[in-house]
Amino acid sequence: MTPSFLGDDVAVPRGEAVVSLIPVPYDATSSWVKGADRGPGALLEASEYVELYDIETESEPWRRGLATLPPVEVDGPPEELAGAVRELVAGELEAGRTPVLLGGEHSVTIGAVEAAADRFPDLGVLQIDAHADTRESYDGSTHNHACVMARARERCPVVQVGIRSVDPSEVEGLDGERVFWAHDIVGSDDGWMDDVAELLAPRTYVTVDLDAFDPSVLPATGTPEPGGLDWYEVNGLLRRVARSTDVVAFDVVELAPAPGQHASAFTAAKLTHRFLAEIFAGRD
Ligand SMILES: [Mn+2]
Repeated sequence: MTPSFLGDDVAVPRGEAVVSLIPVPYDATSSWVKGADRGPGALLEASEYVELYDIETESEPWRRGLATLPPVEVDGPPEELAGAVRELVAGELEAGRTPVLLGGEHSVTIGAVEAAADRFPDLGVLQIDAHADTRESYDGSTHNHACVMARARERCPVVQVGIRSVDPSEVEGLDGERVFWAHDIVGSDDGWMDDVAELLAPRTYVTVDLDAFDPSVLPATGTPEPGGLDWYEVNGLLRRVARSTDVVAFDVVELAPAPGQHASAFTAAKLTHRFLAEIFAGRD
């Protein structure tokens, strides 16, 4: 039985929820360290220990109505996963809920972005990630985790933040005006966050690949990269995003739980809670 986000005591039935948390324990295309399929379970388990009061927004997000849905179980290729996720997310958006996908590897994003772009013509995607993920195809699939943003930018404008790892084949296709390189922003003043906010579309799908964080903050991820963002940088960005655009859905992906690394699962759970708090505050 999958635990509910923040614990069963504060969960509401799906029909009463404004947010649906969707565990997607999928890990078929990871390049290096496997284990992202155990990410959603570890995040949900850790979330039971996140305090229900959010200090920065002076609010309790659970009071808005949070439901945790049964996991999306797909054993097939990422194309099959995208179809299953697209259908589920489309239904949640139709019902007026904000879907929050808990990965799983990054390919879980593809179907969710498709569903959101189908519904909202004024959608854009904000990616917070170490990797550009704009390969046209990788390892024989156009739906591999390394191709997520190539698929997203076919549907809508994208903004990429925290990037510090690209394949030579990706360089030419990146839009320098819309990529915020880690080496330019990490440790600098917060002006770049306003620049990101200005580029966002009226509605936004946010994909948070946890490897955007520096590995000193969150080491338990499949493909860690040095030189990443810290806790307050990511939180500051999410706050501005929630204040400047309508976040219609988001995901938190690439948690690969490792022995002794429960701080990573907790950080992922707390980030999910914090972003929900900022989104609700932005809607008030
Ligand atoms: Mn990544």
